[in-house]
Amino acid sequence: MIHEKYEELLGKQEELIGRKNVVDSSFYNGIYERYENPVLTREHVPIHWRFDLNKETNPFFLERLGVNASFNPGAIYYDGKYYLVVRMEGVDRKSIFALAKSDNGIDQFRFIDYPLVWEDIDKEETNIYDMRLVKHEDGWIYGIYCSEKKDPQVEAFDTSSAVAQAGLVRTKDMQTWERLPNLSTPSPQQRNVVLHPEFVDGKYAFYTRPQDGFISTGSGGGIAFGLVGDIENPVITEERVIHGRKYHTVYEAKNGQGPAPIKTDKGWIHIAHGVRNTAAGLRYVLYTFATSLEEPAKVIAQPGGHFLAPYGEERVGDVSNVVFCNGVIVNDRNDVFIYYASSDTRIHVVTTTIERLVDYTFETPEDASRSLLSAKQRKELIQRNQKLLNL
Ligand code: M1P
Repeated sequence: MIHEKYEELLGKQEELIGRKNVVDSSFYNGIYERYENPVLTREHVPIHWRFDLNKETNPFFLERLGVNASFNPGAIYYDGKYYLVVRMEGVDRKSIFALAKSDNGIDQFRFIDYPLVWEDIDKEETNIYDMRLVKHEDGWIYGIYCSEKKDPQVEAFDTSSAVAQAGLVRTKDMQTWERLPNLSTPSPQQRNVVLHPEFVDGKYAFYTRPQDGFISTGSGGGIAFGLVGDIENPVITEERVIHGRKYHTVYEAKNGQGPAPIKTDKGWIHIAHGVRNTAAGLRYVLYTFATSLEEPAKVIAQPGGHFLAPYGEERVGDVSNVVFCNGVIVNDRNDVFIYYASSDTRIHVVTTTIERLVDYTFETPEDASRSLLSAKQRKELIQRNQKLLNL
């Protein structure tokens, strides 16, 4: 017998899922639209994924498998629908991947089917998260994710140190997933690994992030690039940093490729995250850069500053002052949906167009690198506008 509380909770949840999302009219930068509501939260997770509905086995209707957060989704436009592979974090801290679907990409996302599972080829793998979904020209949809295990090298008392590497799965129907071996690279730690959607010199190309430590970059860091001959035995022998960390930029301490880059007439547009350290801890923002169509590893445009930063309530969550993006969708009308999570807690979307994204990435001035040069840059803008305004 189903517990009577179920219907009550279901009614409230249907109200939440059915809510229309509207553009936040209090915000304007011309670059993208922000929306009033997050697109997915832990409250969207189906009740029967969390509760035992049976009144006999759960007389007090207690949540048996609680969910802590829904964040950092991979995204893909598939069969005319907007799909997210959400990082759903249980109260046990384990992240699992859950599929959510919407007809319009901005609201009414609904979790579907079951959490994703595939062949368990690595019994040491403890946590999995942050999938990038890539439709590759070889015909497969790849999921590249962070596969994390306890560091086997450390002393027994150290129960926190971990090793992260890139896990790899692929599908053709978003239902059956084939697990491939982890990507092997020269770096002891890998997160934010992404597959380029096209072959480069006849090979699979990956964006990586070589790093010495699990959290800190050590002598490594930066968005790197490497080639793989055989995707079923994926090995990168040489990683070359193409967009490194830099003093006094938004990516001073750390950076990482977001989703796979977007192909445009002017170049590949990359959305990445940049990290700096503050007295309140690490601050994560998003930035963009472009690489050449002929040489996807060659940076040809890099607007200064952040593209998107945590605002208002987005600033607060499990890991505050963070925005992180590993999913973007370009639909058949060239509308762009950038999915990002705030503070490792909930998922939002901003919308733009390819034209605006290209204009932003190629026409925004580069970081002037010094305050006095920034002042000069701004003074020139003011003077040009004063002329127009006849001031
Ligand atoms: O907590 C912020 C982010 O930290 C990590 O990102 P990075 O590897 O660049 O430090 C990731 O664990 C990410 O999931 C998380 O959102």
